[in-house]
This record gives sequence, structure tokens and C-alpha cells, in this order.
Amino acid sequence: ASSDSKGDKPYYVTTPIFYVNASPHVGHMYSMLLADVLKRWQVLKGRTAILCTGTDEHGSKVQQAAAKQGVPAKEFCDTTAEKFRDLAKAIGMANDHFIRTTDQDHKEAVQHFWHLLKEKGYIYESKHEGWYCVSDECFYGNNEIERRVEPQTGRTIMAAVESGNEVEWIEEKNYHFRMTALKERLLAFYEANPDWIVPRARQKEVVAWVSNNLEDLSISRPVQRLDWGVRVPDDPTQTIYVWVDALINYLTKAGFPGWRPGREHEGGWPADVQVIGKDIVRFHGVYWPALLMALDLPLPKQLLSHAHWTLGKKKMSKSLGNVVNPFFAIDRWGLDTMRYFMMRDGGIEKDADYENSLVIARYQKDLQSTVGNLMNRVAKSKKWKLRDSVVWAAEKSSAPTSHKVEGSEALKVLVDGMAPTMSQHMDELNPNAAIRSVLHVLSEANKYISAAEPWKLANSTDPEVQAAKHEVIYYASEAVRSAGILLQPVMPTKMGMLLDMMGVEAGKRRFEDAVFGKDLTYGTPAVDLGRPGEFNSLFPPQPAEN
Ligand code: ME8
Repeated sequence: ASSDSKGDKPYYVTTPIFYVNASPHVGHMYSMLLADVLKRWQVLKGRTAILCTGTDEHGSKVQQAAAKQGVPAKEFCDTTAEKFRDLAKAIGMANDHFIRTTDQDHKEAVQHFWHLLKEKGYIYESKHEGWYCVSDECFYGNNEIERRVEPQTGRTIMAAVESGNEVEWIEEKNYHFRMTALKERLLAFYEANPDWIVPRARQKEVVAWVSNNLEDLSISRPVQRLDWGVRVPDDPTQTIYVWVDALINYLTKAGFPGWRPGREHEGGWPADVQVIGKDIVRFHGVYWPALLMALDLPLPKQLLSHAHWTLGKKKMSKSLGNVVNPFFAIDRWGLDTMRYFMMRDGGIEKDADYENSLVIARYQKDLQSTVGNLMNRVAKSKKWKLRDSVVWAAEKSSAPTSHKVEGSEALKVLVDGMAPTMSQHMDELNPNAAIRSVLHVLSEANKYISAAEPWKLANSTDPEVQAAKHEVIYYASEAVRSAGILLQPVMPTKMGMLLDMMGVEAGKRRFEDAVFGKDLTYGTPAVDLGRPGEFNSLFPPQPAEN
């Protein structure tokens, strides 16, 4: 394809941009990881991919947090933005951009977007009254709030039903976005794209909300109320609503508004997948497409909404303070153990409770006993050399296949199915199922070895017995090799080590190499494997040694 054809649009993945009112916790790490794994998966498949993350720095919530500490807002933001940048680094995130909404290019993009909305007649001015929630940074309708007693203080407050956060009555002049004019277009879009939001249950909620509750959206606040934000062009008395400002970040880093005609796709827009938490589905599932439709810009292809990590079954949140510090968790368990645990046990539809015992259990069951054990059995035995079995396979590869060992044929079928099955799950934005499908094959391969008992065949001089031994080792090792390749996006470091231990060349670790029999050159370890029989150094007894 020529460089200006749409075929070379990079795959574009985003995370939400995080409020800087408090430090990151493992919930934020989870959003980042999902996006990172999705990007790395595309790269494994040979596609150019762009990943964007960053921080959401304007708005009342941040303004108030800074004021509380008596620090100027920008200075306050600089400090916490740095922590999110450190988190991206600490989780090994392959992000191409880190956007801060206080960046000059972003502020210009927001003002330009506003200007276009106004030009197209989507903005009008009017008095607004309603219940505003600073914590959620949005207005709620009368049917979305309730009176409740704050447990800590005994104070009676008005609060949002959905989030439980306090709301206040506000009357002020501001600008509105004519979102109701887009109602039919939105509903038609959802209907034509039932899998736009994954999982479907979230899209159903969005459709119901648009059908019943859609109103025009207040998109500015008077500067006396909110000063910390992007100014409305041509009206210095008004600040742009933080959510409009924030959503546009996805366009800023894709090059908006400096797109060259016909080459708009080069920066990645439209996004292929935008990862969000279920708490912000309405903003991304309604406001965002409405804003884009108003300007006739393409919509993101899919939204992946994930569920929450809870601690003692309560949502981890910065405001409640019931959080797990991701930096401590990574120090304690090792990065790839955390990456694996969160991707394997994190929820898309249902919340997941965070517990150290679950991290340990997952480490022992999946990483040590399944992946590590199988790798050890084939590549780290005192009784055989993996390379000999690969050579055996290479020599007989032209001869017709006939199996000598019970279960070989079935295992080959499973290994052949690994890459396509994982691929299908990843296309459905379900990394959890993808991982489980790979682990399933590895545990079958472990059972196969246990049943075939190659250690009992190793000393025989009978060529038939030797051939059977090679068959077992080779078939099982094809399962580990493929798994090692396919799990690289989840555990980049550990799977790199595994492939080094198996002597798989650097250039033979692509998606298309994860096919039974594809690589006949491996088997000579590229690193010191330690003493045979010693517990494997890939997944040592204590995860902390990682
Ligand atoms: O909402 N479990 O920022 P935010 C899993 N700035 N994920 C969690 C989580 C938990 N307990 N808590 C937070 C904002 N998250 C806006 C977004 S986007 C244009 C603007 C994750 O700092 C989840 O992805 O409150 C959630 O959507 C995001 O952090 C919200 O982070």
C-alpha cells in the first residue's frame, strides 16, 4: 500500500487520562495494562500501533485539591502528573504519548474544537441550574440524586445515586452543547453497531440513558466558579467544561487539528479501541460520540469498558483512600507477576477483589506449576537436551507423520489452535479468555508428559524408544514455545527469558512463528539455565525474587 492509503493507519489505543487529585493505585494500573497488552498484541502481529495515556489536570476537583494543599494549581499538577508518568514506566508500558491537558498543543486543540462546534451552530448560551458533583465533575438530573446521611459525619447531604458523591445546587450562565439535536443519530449508530461498547451490557445502559435522559450539555462554567481550565475562545468570562477538555485529548495526540487533508489517519484517529473504566461510560459512550458527530469526525471503533478492582469488596478509590499502591505491589511481587495477575483475574464485566493471597495463588498455579514446570521439563532436564529432540523433528519433517506416543496427535491439534484461538479472544477484547486458552494447552501438555513419562525412556538404546522420547519432548516443547511467543504482550520480560532459555532466536518470536513445527532452529539455550533439576529460575519459589 502507498503511504497515503488508509490501509496503513496505525492501530490506535488509548487509556483514560487520570485526574491528578491523588496518587495512582492499582485500578489505574489495570487500565494502563489492558491498553498496553492490546497494543503489544498488535505489534506482535506485525501492525504499527500507537498507545496514548496521560493526565487530566483541569477542573474543580483538581482546583480544590490544589487549594487544600495551598499550592498553585500548575505546581500541584506537575507533582502528581509525574507519578502517573512513573507508573507508566514502572509497568513497562509501551506508550508513545503521555499527554497532559495543561500542554499548550492540547489547549489549542480544545479551543479549535470549540470554535468548530460554535461555527456549526452547536453552541448556545443560557442560564443553567442543576445539581453539580465536583467529585464526578458532572451535572445530575433530579431523578439521579437522593438525600443521604454521610456515615462519617452524620451530615445530611444531597448525593448522586450512581456514585454516592455529594452534589450542590448551582445556578449560573453558561454555554450549552446542543446534544439533543444528535439523539436520533446516536441511537441509529448504537443500533448499527451493537458491539461498539464491550461488554454489551454497558452499551445497553447507554442506549437506555440516551433514550430517556438525554439533554443538552452544559459545557462551560463562569471563571469565578472555575478558573483552572481552558478559556472559552472569545469569552474570557467562561472556562470550558473539564470533560470536553479531557475527551479531546484523544484527538490532540492523533494530530488534531493540524491534520493534512486526506492524511488524517496518520496519527491513528479514529482510535481502534479506547479503554475506559465502567465509571466513565456515559462520557465516552454518549458525550464523546455526540461531540465527534457534531464535527463530522469519525468515531472510535470500539470502547472497552472494564470493571473495578475492589478492596474488601469496596471500589478502590482515591477519595475513599482504600487503595493498593501499584509501586509497592510491583516491588513485592515482581512486574510480570503483577501484569499476569491483573490481566488474568481483573474483571471486564464483574468487579474483582484484590488480595495478596490471590496474587500468590495465581503465581504458584499458573506461572510456576504450569508455565515454569513445562519449560523445565522440556528444556532443563538432566536426562536429555532439548536441541536433540528439535534436530530429530527437523530430520523427520519430510517423512510422513505417524505418532508413537499416546496423546501426541491431540496435543498437536491443541497447539495448532493456540494462536487462532488467542487471536479470536483478543479481537473480542477479552485478554482474560485469551490467557486462559493458552494456559489450558500448557496444562494439557503437562498431563501429556506426565502420562508419557519420557524420563523412563531416556536411557534406552532402542531407536524406537528414543524416537518416542523425542516425540514427547518435541511436542511438549512446541506448546511452550508457542505459548512463550503468544504471552509476550502480557509478560514481556519473563517470556523473553523463557524464549532465551529455549534458544528461540530473536527474529523468530513473531505471531506467525507460533505455529507447530514452524521453527526448527531452536533448542540450544542462549542463557545459563542453572543446575538441572534445580527449581526453575524463571519463576523462583518467592515471586519477590523476580
Ligand atoms: O475519570 N478499578 O479520571 P480518574 C479499576 N479524568 N479501574 C479503576 C479504578 C478501580 N478501582 N479506579 C479508577 C477520570 N480506575 C477522568 C477520565 S478520560 C477523557 C477522563 C480507572 O483518575 C478506570 O479506568 O478518576 C477509570 O475509568 C479511570 O481509572 C478513572 O480515573
